[in-house]
Amino acid sequence: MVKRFEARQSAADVCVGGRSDMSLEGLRRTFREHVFYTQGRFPMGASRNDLYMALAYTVRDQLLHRWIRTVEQLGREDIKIVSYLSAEFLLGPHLENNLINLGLYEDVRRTAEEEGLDIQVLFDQEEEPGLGNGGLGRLAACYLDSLATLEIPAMGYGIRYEFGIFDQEIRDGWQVEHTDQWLRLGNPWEIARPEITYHVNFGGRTEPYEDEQGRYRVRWIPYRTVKGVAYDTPILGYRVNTCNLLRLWKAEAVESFEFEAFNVGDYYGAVDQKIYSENITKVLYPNDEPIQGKQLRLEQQYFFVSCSLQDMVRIYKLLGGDLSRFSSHFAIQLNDTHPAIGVAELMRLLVDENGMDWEPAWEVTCNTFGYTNHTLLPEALEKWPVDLFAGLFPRHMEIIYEINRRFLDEVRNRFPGDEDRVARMSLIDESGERYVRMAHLACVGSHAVNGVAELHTRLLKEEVLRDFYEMMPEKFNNKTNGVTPRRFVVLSNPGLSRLITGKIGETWVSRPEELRRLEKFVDDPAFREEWRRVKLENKKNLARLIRERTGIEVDPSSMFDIQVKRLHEYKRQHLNVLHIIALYNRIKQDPAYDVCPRTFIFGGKAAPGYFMAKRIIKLINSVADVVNHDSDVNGRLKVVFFPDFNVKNAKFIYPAADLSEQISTAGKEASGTGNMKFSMNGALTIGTLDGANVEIREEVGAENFFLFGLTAEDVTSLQKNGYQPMEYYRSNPELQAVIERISSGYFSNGDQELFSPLVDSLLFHDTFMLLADFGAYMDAQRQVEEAYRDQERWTRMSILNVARMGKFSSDRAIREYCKDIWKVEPVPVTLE
Ligand code: GL9
Repeated sequence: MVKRFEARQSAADVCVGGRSDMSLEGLRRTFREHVFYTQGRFPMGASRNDLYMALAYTVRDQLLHRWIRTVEQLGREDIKIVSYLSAEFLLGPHLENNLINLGLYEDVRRTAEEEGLDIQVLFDQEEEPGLGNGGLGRLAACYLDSLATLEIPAMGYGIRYEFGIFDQEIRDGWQVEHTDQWLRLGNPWEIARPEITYHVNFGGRTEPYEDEQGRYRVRWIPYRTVKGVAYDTPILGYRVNTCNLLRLWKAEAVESFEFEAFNVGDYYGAVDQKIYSENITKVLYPNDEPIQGKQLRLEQQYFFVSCSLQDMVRIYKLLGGDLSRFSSHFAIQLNDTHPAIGVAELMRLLVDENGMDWEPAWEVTCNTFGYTNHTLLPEALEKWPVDLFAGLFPRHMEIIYEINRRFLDEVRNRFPGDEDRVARMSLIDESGERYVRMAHLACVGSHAVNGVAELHTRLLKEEVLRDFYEMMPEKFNNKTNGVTPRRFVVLSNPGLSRLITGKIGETWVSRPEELRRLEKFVDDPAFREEWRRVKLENKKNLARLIRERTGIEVDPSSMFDIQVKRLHEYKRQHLNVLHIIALYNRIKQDPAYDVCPRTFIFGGKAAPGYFMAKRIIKLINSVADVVNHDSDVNGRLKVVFFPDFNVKNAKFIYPAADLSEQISTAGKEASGTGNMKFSMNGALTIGTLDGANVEIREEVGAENFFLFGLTAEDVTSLQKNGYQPMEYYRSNPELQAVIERISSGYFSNGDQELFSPLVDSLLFHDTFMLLADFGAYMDAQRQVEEAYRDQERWTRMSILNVARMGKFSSDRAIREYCKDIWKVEPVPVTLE
């Protein structure tokens, strides 16, 4: 025991400077001690998971000193803290990322090796926390990484889902969902804080009363109460001491309820209550657009927002802070509208619970919140039936009505007589069944509103939030998304990272603008050769994984053409499929057709209830079955659906891509972030002028980007003038042949029904205008092929892509948020 204590002490003692200097010997001792003392095993009897856990604890020990020092800092009253509220954090595995950020990767790899362990095998053992659906949740994770790296005092607040995003299996070409039991074998990265708990109320009614000073007040008499318990995960920055904290809330039963039930002898009632309470944080909703009308989802949102705001108020009061200055200590960012009920909750906490008057409370609230919008799809704008909302949150409903009353007064003042505008802007949609409009609540209750790419922000101002922009233009600003180069280049692509560092040094990892210095090597043949070697190596690694997961053999020297992202009609995975079938048809017509060998790789999950998305997965797999086994094709084309795309296996996918498919209908993809991950790893993009593609193309140069398709304006005007997909169909014989292949049952053993919903939707509706873009897409793909055949040219373009992607680091994005919205400064953490 004594020996163990010494080991711990020395671990902390040496944590000085940007990295730990713990000796290899010290690491080895700590590791062995965790195998024995934490996992309770002799080395011989330790399972793979025991070894992983012991290594994770060894690394966590290295974080702790920084973590505790950072948390102490967060408790200083003279600093401002960013509080990032998000229903999703898609973190991905911790171990390898922490090793990189600590600068301990090599030491730990060697330690493991000396213990006879392959560190890759231990990395493999980690279950990723899949607490998000896709881009929005992953963005939150990238932002936490950058906040810590930039030494910004920050906390992430969210939900500790017991089951994250489902695991995807492909069975007979169909998606099958399995529960994600990520906590099954324990989670060494979190520390439970059972002493940090809050009560969260639901239902019941409100009641007016007079306080001691005779002022009119309202109290909420809830129907039931649930307890939130904090679980903290350290978020270490890259080579800095800042180790921020992600605080996730788990729902539990409130003890007093159980006692009451026990007292009247209702044992089952007590247990029921417990189960009911714990349901709130049981499972992540797997939809990629808001779920309308699901009570449990609304409960989740309020649950984590209330816990988080109560936590901030408690922290602030502990510092002796005066609540009228709350916004000078916390900048709260709403990641989409999921936490927007926080606007009403903060008002309730200030006014009802802390006796503030409405006006000063409203000023504090507006100064505290910022709101990020992540989508333009009208069906994705979150709204809740008033009955449901008022039933769960009677007091918040009253507060929202009051906010709305005052707000609409202002609207009437500014635009007298314009009752249409009043109806459009109201926080309550009264055009039919009544709804609470969460985006309106978020806009009105925030001092800053931002979109996530230039085009997206412009369209927000012009369309979705136009009335709000007209009335308060000063609130609106753009913050183009970014991704962390630590996870998506250093961790995912060690080969490329080494090559780059060898040329320009390692500062690019925290200052990716410096990648520009690679430009002067584009004409160096040896460098280009090396560049190709690294890519080939990455492709071989992915090919191995594809064989393991799907049994399909792919040729690493073929072009890897990859589209990985959630399945959605607007993302148009099926447009990609139409291209594949067109190439296939050409080969069938003339087996000597000179096709550029390609491996088409798809990956992504479909929302379990999204019929069309699931049918598209089936189509991809059905086309794969035919194309991969056709002797005329003779292996020149391969199609792969990579199952269970997630952060963990993304590491093998982005670095292996030659071509990145970013082909959404213009105006539909708010930003995209996969587009950035691919390009940073040297893939060239074929894409529409949508989301951040526009800015990526601007940065890398139009000549290094394969552009095609309608613009957002074209899409709007086509729609206005009555888009007729059939016209495009009739005028393009190649398109006809492609559609005919599908509807004839060629890919479905003669079954002409299987894909008819897809085909009919394209021919008769084609909401996302695949047929309108098909011709242009085919042309762009032809240009891709031509470029790829000239490997020297392709390599040049690839190098320039990487060299010019600095803008899309999440560090840049976070710096902009800090300066323009949060008004916060770095506070370096010292370890003394
Ligand atoms: C999204 C947008 O659709 C993306 O274009 C954007 O890049 C990200 C992050 O800003 O946000 N909004 C959204 O609801 N999702 C996004 O990816 N969906 C999921 O996260 C599943």
